[in-house]
Amino acid sequence: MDFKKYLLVFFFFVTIIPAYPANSGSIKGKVRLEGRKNYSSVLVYIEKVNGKFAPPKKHLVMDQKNLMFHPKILPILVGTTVDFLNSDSVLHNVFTPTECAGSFNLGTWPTGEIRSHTFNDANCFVTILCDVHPDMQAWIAVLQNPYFVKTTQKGDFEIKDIPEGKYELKVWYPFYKTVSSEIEIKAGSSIIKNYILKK
Ligand SMILES: [Cu+2]
Repeated sequence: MDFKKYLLVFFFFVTIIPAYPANSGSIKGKVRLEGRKNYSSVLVYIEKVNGKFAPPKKHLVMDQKNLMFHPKILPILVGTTVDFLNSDSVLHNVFTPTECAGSFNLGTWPTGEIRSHTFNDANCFVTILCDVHPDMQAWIAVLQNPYFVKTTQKGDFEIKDIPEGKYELKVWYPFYKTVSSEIEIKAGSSIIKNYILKK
């Protein structure tokens, strides 16, 4: 190969390929919740992707403020540690009756303190409650892979850099029926899917 051809091939790989991550594609679309006008925080995730995914070293936070959990819906990769913070001037507790999370109770603690829990079982949807305030409720979705996202207020979602293949995509929101959708991700391309969740 002469030098010019070599340069051409070189620039092809350097400039073209990085624009389309090798063997991955993306999915985007809109989710609507029947009977609602705000479509935010709907969880869109791929149920299973081959491989092992290292959880983030950085802890995620679920705060308790104004007698509510923030965020109310927290998707995490299996193995992630969540710090439960109390930002109110009253005592709060954190417990869950969810068996796949070990039905833990972290106790009750005052303003400014943190207690942590690591979630080690995937495909577990954990209901988080406070035994001081029965109206407080939140959910932690412990997922097998990092290909998940929450919708924006308008219901938009996008999951990028998914390895190509066929998957089961799930759309979840508390008290709504979960939607399962078979999707095929092709390298270098984006597919568009829209979903409506019903009660
Ligand atoms: Cu509380």
